[in-house]
Amino acid sequence: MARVTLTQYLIEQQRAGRVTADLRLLIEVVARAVKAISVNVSKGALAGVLGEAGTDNVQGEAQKKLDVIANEILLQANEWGGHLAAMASEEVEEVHQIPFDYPKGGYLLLFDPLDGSSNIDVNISVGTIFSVLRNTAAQGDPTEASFMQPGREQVAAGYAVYGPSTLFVLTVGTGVHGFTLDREMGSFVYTHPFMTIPGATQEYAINSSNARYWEPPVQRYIAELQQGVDGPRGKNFNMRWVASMVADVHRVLTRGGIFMYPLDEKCRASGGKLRLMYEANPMAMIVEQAGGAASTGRERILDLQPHKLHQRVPVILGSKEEVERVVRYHAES
Ligand code: AHM
Ligand code: MG
Repeated sequence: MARVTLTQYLIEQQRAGRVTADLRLLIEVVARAVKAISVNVSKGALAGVLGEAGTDNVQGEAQKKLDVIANEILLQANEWGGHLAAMASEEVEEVHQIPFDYPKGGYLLLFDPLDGSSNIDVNISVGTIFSVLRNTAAQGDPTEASFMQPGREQVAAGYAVYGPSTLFVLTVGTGVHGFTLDREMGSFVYTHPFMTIPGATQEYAINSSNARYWEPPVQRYIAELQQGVDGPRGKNFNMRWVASMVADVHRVLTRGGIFMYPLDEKCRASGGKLRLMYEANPMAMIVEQAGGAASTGRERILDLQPHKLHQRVPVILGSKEEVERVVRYHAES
């Protein structure tokens, strides 16, 4: 049987009127950048790309060499195609404008170039996350305000996971679809049509070293899971924590479960740990498109009105019944 590539999938989506020509180009360019990042990630020490870059990003976090490389690859790949009005990145403080010598398009692209970068040096999966919005600026260069749209306005979202294989997972609002990189051919092959999150689950992901900082509803939920067959849930749960959101969410998407980086006393002042615009929103769109749910514990993530490009939020996402239970515990507390 002929293999369907990402290119063919996107052309068919365009013919069916589900994506515009510019959005198709945008996604293809992001996927091409992902291939380049994948090459760098997989070469590791051979290419001298491991370790610290010796700089801090806007959030005061030490940048890894690969953070910087992945960011440069995505910015450069997306500058000249004419499909974008501007970009925003975890690694760049201000809105990144399209250089004046290139034409501008109608979309805004946001990304976390290399998510889970604490895992790079230990050879554990990392990823790229991206979100696409329409440019709302009537004229002139887009500003930070142009990006301040709730996640439900995203026209596309996706991630790449650089694991034993490189996967590109995408939604344009018509389900979630996964593509595996064929390294010899250099193309993404359509391997995971209509990914859905299984309803029943026995797996959870949370950094439990923060347990003493959690709020009562999170303490209650996790305690019940840990009581297993002897507790109110009447079944045993298993725990996994990769510390790469992309890898943890990909597991949830593949075999169900719940992923949480909730509000706690440690991160209360900054609003949460994960970033709304290029981590929580795209993952929330993907999870909802796969039949799951995504909440802060108090509100649906996709309904949050952003007020800052690098805003942080609590994230609770995955199998719908579990997320709804955590939301109920918050309401009851
Ligand atoms: P990063 O974008 O700087 O890599 O940070 C985000 C990462 C997520 O991928 C992951 O879920 C979380 O931070 C892990 O945090 P912790 O080290 O507190 O477990
Ligand atoms: Mg990240």
